[in-house]
Order: sequence, then C-alpha cells, then structure tokens
Amino acid sequence: MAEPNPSFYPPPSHTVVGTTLEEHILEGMRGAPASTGDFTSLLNAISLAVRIIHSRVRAAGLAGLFGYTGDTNVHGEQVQKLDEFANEVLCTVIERSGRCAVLASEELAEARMCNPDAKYMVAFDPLDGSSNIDVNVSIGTIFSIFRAPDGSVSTASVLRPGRELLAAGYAVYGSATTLVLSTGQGVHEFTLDLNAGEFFLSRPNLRCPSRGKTYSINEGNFPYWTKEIQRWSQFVKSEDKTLGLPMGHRYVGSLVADAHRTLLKGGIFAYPADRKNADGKLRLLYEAQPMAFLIEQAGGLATDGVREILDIVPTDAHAKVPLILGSRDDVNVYKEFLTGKRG
Ligand code: P6P
Repeated sequence: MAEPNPSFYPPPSHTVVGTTLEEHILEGMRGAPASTGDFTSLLNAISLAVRIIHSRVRAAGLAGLFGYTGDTNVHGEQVQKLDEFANEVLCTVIERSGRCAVLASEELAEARMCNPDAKYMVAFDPLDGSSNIDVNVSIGTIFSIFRAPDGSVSTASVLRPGRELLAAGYAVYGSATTLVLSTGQGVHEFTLDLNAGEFFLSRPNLRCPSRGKTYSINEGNFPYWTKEIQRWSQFVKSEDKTLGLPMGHRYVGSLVADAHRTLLKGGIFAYPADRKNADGKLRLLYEAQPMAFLIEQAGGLATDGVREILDIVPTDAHAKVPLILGSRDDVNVYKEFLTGKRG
C-alpha cells in the first residue's frame, strides 16, 4: 500500500476520525470570553451552504445549470444560473441561522438586514470565477465575518476595514472541494469527505512562503497598465538566474484558484488598476478583504500597490480595489516598481 501523503494531517490511514470543521472551531473558541456558540453556528451554516453549492456545481451540466439566467447583476454582468443558485443558498442558510445582522453579496444590489439583534455580519461572493463555470475550471465561494456594532445596526454597518474581520474563508470547487479558513489563529485547510458529507482538517497552519516562483496576472491587459506595471511585468519575465528569474506564469482567471495556489506555493497574484478599470476589477468587501485577511494570517502581504488592503474602508458594498497579494518579498518588489524605486 502506498505510504500516506505526509502533507495530510494526520495521515488519514492513521486515524479513525479526523478533526471536523466544527471541532476545529470549538477548539479555537475554548475559553473565549462570552462564547455562546453563535459564531460556531454561523460557520456551520456557511459550511452547509458550501456543501449544497458543491453538490450543484458537480452536477451542473446534468442539472441544466450551466449558462445564463438572462438577467444582469448590479455590475451589469450576465448572471450565470449557478451564480444565482449559490447566492440564494447562502442568503437562505445564513438568514435562517438567525446569527447574522447584515449580509452583503456580490449578487445583491444592496446589503440586506437580517436579524438586527444578531452579533455578526457576513459578506460573500457566492460563486467567484463565473466565467469558468461552463468550462469546468475551478471556481469558489469567498466569505468574511465581522462583529455587528453594539446598539443600532444598519446595512452601512458592514462597510468596515478588513482589520476588524473576525474570520474569512473560501471554498475551492476543484478536483476536491476544500475550505480554507482563518478565525485569526492561523490558516487551516479542510477537505470535503464526499462519503461522510463532512469537512475534515487536511492541512493546518498553512504558511505562504516568503517568495515564490510564479506570478499570476492577466497579461492580456498589458496595453492598459501603467508604465510602472509594464516594467514590473517585463522584469519578472527577464532572465537573471541570481534573482530566480524568469518567474513562471500561472493564471486561472478565478481569484479563488489563483489566490489559493499563491497562498500555498508562494509568488504573487495581481489584478491592478488599468485604463479599463481605474479602480481595478475586484471588489474590496467580499473579495479583496477576505483574501487579504487570509494571506496576512499565512504570513504574506496584500496591498492595492500603496495601502495595505486591510486598512482600506469600503465606500460602498461593491467598491473596487486593485489587489496584489502573495509572498512578502515578491509583493515588495512589485511595490518598488510601482513607486519608481525600481525599474
Ligand atoms: P479577468 C472572475 O470573473 C473574477 O471576478 C475573479 O475571480 C478573477 O480573478 C477575475 O475576475 C478575472 O478577471 O479580467 O482576468 O477575466
């Protein structure tokens, strides 16, 4: 029998039952002041939604769920049937949990009040990477959890800097369905056991290497970038073995897939501003903030090129921001090109 993969924790063959997502959360909450179980219930609700979305994504082709609904969302983008389904599932499960005061979604024009007495607020991109749905390339769900303000709460309450996040995570619907989560105590990966229908801890304490071998950016936007970003793009493709150049290019076109690879292997992901998207394409509240929280928890960096993502306050639920994240050394080199210190 092949030796168990040492990167799994602990090797599945050496255990009867692994650590479930709920056990991991409860272990992290043990002794936490005033832990009432609401946070665990909310994360369990999100886990349930991810498992439901997983099952539909897997069967989308047979369930006639590929393609478009014919509607366009608040961003003028055509809504894919699976986008709408994923949004409905998350909104329903999170609202029913009774643990959420305000929810914000890429697929909702405005943030939505739920239980005004609840302690938490949730922002999510229900199905990131829609353009890849019909071609069977990895897509994902991204979410983040804030504490609701004491006293009166409104839909604007969710417009907070990422520094205030309590938790963030994403699911990758790939060759396996994995859920990567941080509650502020490191980053941990859970893998869905299809037979048990449960997420089990597969890789705890993920760390982003201080530098990596790949850069991830849509090179098709080269003509629209500033000169500084064009110079950085040419630098990472230049040949200099002492600097480990050229870097390899990897770009899936799903933020979740590109960010997950960058977190695990190191390197840099960049979706900068350009002449087509003056503020970048990715949304601050439910894409950049959760990814920045996770990459920083794993020892990496996340910036808009000048400011750290977690320091930026969203002006509205769908505000966009340039997003550059990954290994500290690689992100700092990018920033040096952007500020003219290099190049
Ligand atoms: P482009 C997917 O549509 C998405 O929102 C992110 O998941 C991804 O990183 C980005 O857009 C890809 O955009 O312009 O390269 O296709």
